[in-house]
Amino acid sequence: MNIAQQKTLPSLDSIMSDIERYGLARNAVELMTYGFTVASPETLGVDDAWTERFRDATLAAYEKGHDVSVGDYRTSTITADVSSAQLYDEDDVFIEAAINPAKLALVRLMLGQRAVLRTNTIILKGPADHAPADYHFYQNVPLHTDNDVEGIPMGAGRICHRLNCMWICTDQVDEADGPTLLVPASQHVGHGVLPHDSDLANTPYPVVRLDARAGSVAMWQGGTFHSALPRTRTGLRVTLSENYTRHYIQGPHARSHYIPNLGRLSPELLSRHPQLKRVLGLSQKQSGINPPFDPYA
Ligand SMILES: O=C(O)CCC(=O)C(=O)O
Ligand SMILES: [Fe+2]
Repeated sequence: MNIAQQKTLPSLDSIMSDIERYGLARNAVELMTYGFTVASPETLGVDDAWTERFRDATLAAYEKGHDVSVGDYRTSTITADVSSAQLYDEDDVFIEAAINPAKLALVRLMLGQRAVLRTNTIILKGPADHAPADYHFYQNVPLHTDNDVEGIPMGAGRICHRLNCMWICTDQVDEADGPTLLVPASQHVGHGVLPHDSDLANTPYPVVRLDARAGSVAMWQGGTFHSALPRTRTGLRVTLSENYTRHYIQGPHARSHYIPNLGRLSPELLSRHPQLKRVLGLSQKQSGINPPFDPYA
């Protein structure tokens, strides 16, 4: 039996056909069970040239936003992050990333068809011995959950409300790269990371080191415990996170970080990339009064 073919729940049926079309079955199950997954460049349909374009554009956006020069990312020692950069009128490569269809199939599986891209965060992570000693985020990131950004209660509805999609722009294949660490199945714990469990050196939780080549997207649920190691290799780890939420989630204090100036997007740009409006939550359809809840709609 193929349930999708029965066409009783169109919201999910179309996601299921995309999961098949893009070969995402393992990613989908990992995301729902372990709470995280890595979609490879091949799965996402991006090649080395695209990844290079994306990385260069990310570095350029950081430089422009901060009016600084990063220099050669292979030798630079900058450590910094920036949220909510308005990237879409800087370079079309950011739009191509935002509307990547294989990635969106997984986003919509977890957050429903009306999932909204809320923030873009660029993280440039240089060698820890160049980062300030009290900049703990780049020495040893404590275990934490991202749900806290929106104040989403960990038990909320037992469905995923937030998804971090981190575009990996430089390889993260060993400890020296300063990779993310994740606690498998921790999104089911039902509470956040307790303070005395947050230090990697003492935590009782098992962690998995993220292993991802440049051009991959690492995804984890808002309730998945994670952390990151300090970078010990020369040069920068370059990433750009797209953070998505369900359409009805807007954390009061998080809102100020949300992608600003959406109105700045030109009609020409929006008509060139018709899918972008939906991804940014600018084309929400009005639903009837109190329709039955559908976690995939
Ligand atoms: O830098 C990392 O690997 C993790 C960053 C992080 O905690 C996040 O993006 O939510
Ligand atoms: Fe995080």
